Amino acid sequence: MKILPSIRGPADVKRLTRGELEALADEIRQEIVATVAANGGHLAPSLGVVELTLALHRVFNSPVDKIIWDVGHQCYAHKLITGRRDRFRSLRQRGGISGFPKRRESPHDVFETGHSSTSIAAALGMAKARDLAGEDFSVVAVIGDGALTGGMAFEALNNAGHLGTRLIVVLNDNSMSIAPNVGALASYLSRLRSDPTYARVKADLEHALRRIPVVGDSVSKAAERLKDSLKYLVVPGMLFEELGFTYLGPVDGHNLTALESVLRQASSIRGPVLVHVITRKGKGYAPAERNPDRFHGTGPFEVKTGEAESSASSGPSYGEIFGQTMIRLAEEEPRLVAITAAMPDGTGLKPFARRFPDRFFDVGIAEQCAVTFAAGLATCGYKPVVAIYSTFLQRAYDQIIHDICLQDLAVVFAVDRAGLVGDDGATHQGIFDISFLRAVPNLTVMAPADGRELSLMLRWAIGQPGPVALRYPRGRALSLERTPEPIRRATGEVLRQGTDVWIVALGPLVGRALEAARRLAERGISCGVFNARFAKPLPEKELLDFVSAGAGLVTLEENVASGGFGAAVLECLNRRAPGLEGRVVTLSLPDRFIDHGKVPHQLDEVGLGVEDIVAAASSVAAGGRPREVSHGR
Ligand SMILES: Cc1ncc(C[n+]2csc(CCOP(=O)(O)OP(=O)(O)O)c2C)c(N)n1
Repeated sequence: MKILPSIRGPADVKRLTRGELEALADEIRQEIVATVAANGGHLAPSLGVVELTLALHRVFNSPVDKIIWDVGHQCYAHKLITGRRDRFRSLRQRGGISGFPKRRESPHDVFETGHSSTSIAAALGMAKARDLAGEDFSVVAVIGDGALTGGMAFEALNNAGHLGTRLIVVLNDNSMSIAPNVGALASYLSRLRSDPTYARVKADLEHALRRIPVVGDSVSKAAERLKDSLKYLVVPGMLFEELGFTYLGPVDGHNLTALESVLRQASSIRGPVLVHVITRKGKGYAPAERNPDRFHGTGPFEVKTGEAESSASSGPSYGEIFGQTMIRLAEEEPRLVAITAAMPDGTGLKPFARRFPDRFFDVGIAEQCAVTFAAGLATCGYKPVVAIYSTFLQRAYDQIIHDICLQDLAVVFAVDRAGLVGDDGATHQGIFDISFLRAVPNLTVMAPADGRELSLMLRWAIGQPGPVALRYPRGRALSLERTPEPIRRATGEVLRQGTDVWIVALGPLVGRALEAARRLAERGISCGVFNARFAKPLPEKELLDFVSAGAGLVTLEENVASGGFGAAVLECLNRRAPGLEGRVVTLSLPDRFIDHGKVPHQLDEVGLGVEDIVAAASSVAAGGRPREVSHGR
């Protein structure tokens, strides 16, 4: 008899015997593997925390006690035992459950995550709210060793130690970020994990310290001082102890008895506690154990072999083209250096790292550090290219403004995963960058229409005297049938002539624009297609030429309307051709967060389908305006 189907909530997990728990852990793993094999998802992180999840839900009383999952990509076992087993196969599917914690899905998801390193600060806020309200529940942040490299995690540790309130931080240490974890902290954790003398000395020392007689006040103080200084020399987890935490561990994260015992101990301590848990990423599924980065986040695969399902589309991704172009450019330009924040593979920089190890920097999950580090390099004449996904670049906005653009430093931002990203959903959509980058003086903002243009733009960008951001999407690169014209500042590219209306597209939506223009031609409407290339500075001359020749415009972008590319075009016409901005319709993303689903469907849903473009262009061509564009019908 299977146990998982009988688990309706954490109370059912609490009733199980040790043997039943172990069987349940196996069933949970099978369910996770089967679901991720079909839908794609974050496999290895979730497999690594199955026992930890069971132990947390046995020791604590969720949702009264609060469990916060950092990043949230490891929450699959948590979802399975908190009432979402029936819907689990809909993971990351349109209308299905999210791959990350979602408050609207369950009261057990107390805080939404997706970006890393937020859990300790959020947990501290909940702990303080509890204190202020005079309540008494536990708050547990579960954070990986990768996420702990993010500055915000340290800021929160620092504050937690200072506030001294009851708070539990479970450090889920598998020595991996997506790729192997980097930095001094990673080496420190590895020493804690692997140096048996630490643990032994700690036990001996505690025994010895307990035997120091405590007689009278001054002797007691001296003993405390002695304890402190001895501890400083040899006690494991001293870094955390110095920050005001009690350090417990390291403990085997796949041993349920050990886990429950250390978590009970932690729950009885009245101040901040850090429980150091050692887990194996991908645990229980051999291909993921062998290759945890490949299975960190994966598309569909064959369960038996772990082989990726072959995708229908072929050709390189934008990331791969970026990585290969970086190698070619670095061969010509010795000052070119590349920086990633824990995404060497995702950004396509792994081959660059192998080829130019001294000119490649992985700073860990530390986007702010990545950007200001680039600023420093640029002040000394180097040419840094910082590759960060659009959604994570949000973290480094002040650094972009204050450290790069204010000083007009020649740094190139490779803004990957710009636009809709699909299955990861709302936390990961790259749909704000045009708005937030366009607002910053000195910064040039560009988007290639296809893969070849990305290479051209990158070459152009590293030759510029100031900062340039290149935004390009996730996935296979388009390959438009044309030889792209050379890049010139504030100049776009005419891909198709027209007289009635122009579709002015930024980035790969140019592909949809061309299809729409073909359909319009069949209806006798002459529609031009303009690849804008620049969101800032705009190709103003061409835009003015189009409208002054009497054509209307339809702008296309995968960015929110507010402050986006279309808004820039409207501002430009309002300034330079007042009155004509009424002949412009902007098609962009709506003012709401967009959940998980497949990108083509999402584009259709928000009114960026080819037929929507055709409809908008035909009514502009007819001299009218389309009905209010219905975002998210
Ligand atoms: C701010 C931010 N930058 C980058 C990422 C991409 N990312 C997701 S998980 C991950 C690694 C997390 O490592 P760790 O916390 O150790 O968890 P594990 O996957 O090893 O369980 C990274 C870099 C992110 N989610 N948030």
